[in-house]
Amino acid sequence: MEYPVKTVCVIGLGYIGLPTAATLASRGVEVIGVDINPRVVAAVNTGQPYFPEPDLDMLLRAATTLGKLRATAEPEPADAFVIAVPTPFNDDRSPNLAYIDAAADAIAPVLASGNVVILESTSPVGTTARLAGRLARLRRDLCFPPERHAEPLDVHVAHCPERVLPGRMVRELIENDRIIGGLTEACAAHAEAVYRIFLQGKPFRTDASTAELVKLVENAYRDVNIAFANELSLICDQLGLNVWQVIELANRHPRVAILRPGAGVGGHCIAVDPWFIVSSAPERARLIRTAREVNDAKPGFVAAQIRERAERFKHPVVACLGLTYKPDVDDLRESPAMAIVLQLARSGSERILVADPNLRSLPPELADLPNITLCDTFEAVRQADIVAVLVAHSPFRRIPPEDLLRRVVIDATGLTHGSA
Ligand code: SAJ
Repeated sequence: MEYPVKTVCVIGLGYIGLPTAATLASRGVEVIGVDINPRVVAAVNTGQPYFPEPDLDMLLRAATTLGKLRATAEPEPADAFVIAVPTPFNDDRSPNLAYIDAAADAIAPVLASGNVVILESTSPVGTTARLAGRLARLRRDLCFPPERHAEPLDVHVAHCPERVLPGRMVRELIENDRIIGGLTEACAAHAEAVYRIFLQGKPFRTDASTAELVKLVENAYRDVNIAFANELSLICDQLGLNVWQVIELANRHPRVAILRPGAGVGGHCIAVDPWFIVSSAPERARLIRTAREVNDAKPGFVAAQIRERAERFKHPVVACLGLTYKPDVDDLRESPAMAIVLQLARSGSERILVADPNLRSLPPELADLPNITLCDTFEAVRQADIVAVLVAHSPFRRIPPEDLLRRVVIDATGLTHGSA
């Protein structure tokens, strides 16, 4: 059956909402992008991405030039609503669903019979049903799933988690397979119609709770595997062995593919989402919790390594290379490198030179500290007694090896071992 989708209202024009809105608009759909931040609304309306992401500028310019994408502060009537808002965690690591609730409250007044509401935000199991329940309470004149299972429903509700990799979003949005989790089968069918507009990957239909857990499992899987690599790096440090060589050689086995140790695990996804599983099943999610703890402990370990080596110098100058949460992005969320630099700055008298080719200024948390300066990469290395490689940004590969030879190098990333 065909479900025509002519207008889509995307709630949240962040890292996921903006590329999704622009992609839909570039396919001729009338897109209303909604964001509570007026600066985001203004930027999108001039066709400017406000964060760097390959090909997003082109896509956005095409969408606004075609006149198909318009940003605003309030939701407007549409055939489909896509919610792409953050789901952070609280201090006790329980999920904070306040942004999803606010999105539901914002769209409820403009919903109409025949609409589909799609939750894309990464969410703990049960959130899509909770969203439908909230909408149902706000719009008693419309029939929502799952209270009345008898079809037809007025409004269909589904969970279609995003799974694109920052740095490759525009391509992965189209090419990756997509999980379509409906609260009912008809909900999944209606949601699939939205993704068919641009999807080249395969859509896979399931129920909403399964889709919720699938998304969390994907990121927990990666977290557990990175934790294994990070734990190996601690073991090798104690045994005096080169972890990069150990992994490289172990990976010559046909069924072994160990990931890379690093300064820790950052970003707003992998460092957060596994906690949603732990909070749903705390007694049973033992490995997932331990992996989080192993990865969260890694920045402290790297900071201690740097401090220990700095003790040999009277007035040590430490060059910290990289501040973002991973290579070649400008995103600082949950960044392990930031945590390391903060620990160093607060604990000692070292002079810290931070070099990050993706940042034009220091973030406010660091800018006010007296012993930190943002510096050009080559200059930072030239002035340093200790060079700490915290993020394997591509331009760091151009640092002349002879500049490093004369310095103490602590490389958390494998860049100087040719393994990053
Ligand atoms: N990292 C390592 N070693 C590795 C790989 C990564 O230390 O071998 C670190 C990175 O430096 C970074 C963190 O892990 O600090 C996470 O980086 P990432 O590139 O693995 O993932 P994200 O957070 O940028 O994006 C992930 C992706 N999920 C998976 O690959 C399973 C992406 O597909 C999701 O859409 C995204 O989370 C999300 O939004 O959930």
